[in-house]
Amino acid sequence: MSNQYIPRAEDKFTFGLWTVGNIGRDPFGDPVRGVVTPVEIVHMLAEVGAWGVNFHDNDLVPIDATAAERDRIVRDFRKAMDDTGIVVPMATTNLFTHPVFRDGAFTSSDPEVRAYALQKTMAAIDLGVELGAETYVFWGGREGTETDVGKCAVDSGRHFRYAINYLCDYVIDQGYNLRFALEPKPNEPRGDIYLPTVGSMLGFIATLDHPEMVGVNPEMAHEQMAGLNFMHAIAQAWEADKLFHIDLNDQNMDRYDQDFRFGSHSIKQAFNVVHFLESVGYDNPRHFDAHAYRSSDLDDVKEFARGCMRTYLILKDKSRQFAADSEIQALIAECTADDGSMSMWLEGGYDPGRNNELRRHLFDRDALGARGKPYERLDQLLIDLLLGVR
Ligand code: GLT
Ligand code: MN
Ligand code: MN
Repeated sequence: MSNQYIPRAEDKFTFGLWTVGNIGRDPFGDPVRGVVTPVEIVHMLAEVGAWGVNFHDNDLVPIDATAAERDRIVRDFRKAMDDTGIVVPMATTNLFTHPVFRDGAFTSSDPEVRAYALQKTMAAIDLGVELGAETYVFWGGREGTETDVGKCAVDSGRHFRYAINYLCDYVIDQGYNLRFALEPKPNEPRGDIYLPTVGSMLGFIATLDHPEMVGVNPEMAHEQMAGLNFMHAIAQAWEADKLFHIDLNDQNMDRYDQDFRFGSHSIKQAFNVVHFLESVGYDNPRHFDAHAYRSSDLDDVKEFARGCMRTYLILKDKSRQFAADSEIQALIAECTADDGSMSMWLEGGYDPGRNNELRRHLFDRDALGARGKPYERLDQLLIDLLLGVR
């Protein structure tokens, strides 16, 4: 029975080097775990059954590495990939650790920093593509402010757009097969980060020179930090054909950036997310951008990684059960029943003649208002199902 929860390649489960490699440093305490090398992480991911690994340029190649060191590191990493079958579907740039990015990267108030951020990102894109990445994530963790007295938010938006346009042109010029996925976050490490939600990113993407190359990488915890409904966010992105990648994790709303194991806190929301992804046929990577509790040792880090994937697969199974449950489906059908009597107005758009009829039609407002929806019953059936008594 529990065999069905074993991850397979087609699940496209991935982890970043920075996730299982997280050493447990926080603003109040020193690291609690030793450094695990990228090669060791690849082997660890293979051991727990993941499909892929993602990295920031400097997770793999230290920022001060020489060209020869870079080539040796890449060679060793590729060997680990070949030995294990682990692939690299996504890569990204660290534009937040070094002090040079203290006031942002693409939106820094210092033009020299903005130019350096472009240079660093192009080198990181080359590295990602060299190792097979087809998706390139932009998480603008430092692209924001603590106070807005020092720079203009409109200028920052223009700077960010300029950078993404520039880098799209670089990718086209190189002939790379690479799409960009922008990852919003409302705050942390900056007091406020520009383009804080999936909705704002989608609005921004429409203003780019090559909007077709750019989608989003929504992170569950980031929308939750903003008090938003993550499933609604990914549904909007999906409908716009922009759900290029996804960061799955968990979070107690209104707290710091917790990056908890997927499904460890908000089970119903996690179900909604899995049910949505599986129902629409999402087929891009499923990246767990989370890390183990600071109290974990390395063995427990492996349990953390296994747990993310196992919970996803359990919820995928629950999603199948939900779809096959005749009582649940009958209630949903009842809630969404449509006898077609309104389709002359609700399909086919505006037509002056039909519109005249709509303007004259008598609606029995009170009778309509008296129609209830059995959402309590339906929701309890979901709870029964999730708690395993159904
Ligand atoms: C960082 C952040 C994540 C981003 C990563 C990609 S790094 O850990 O909290 O949400 O996805 O830059
Ligand atoms: Mn996060
Ligand atoms: Mn993330």
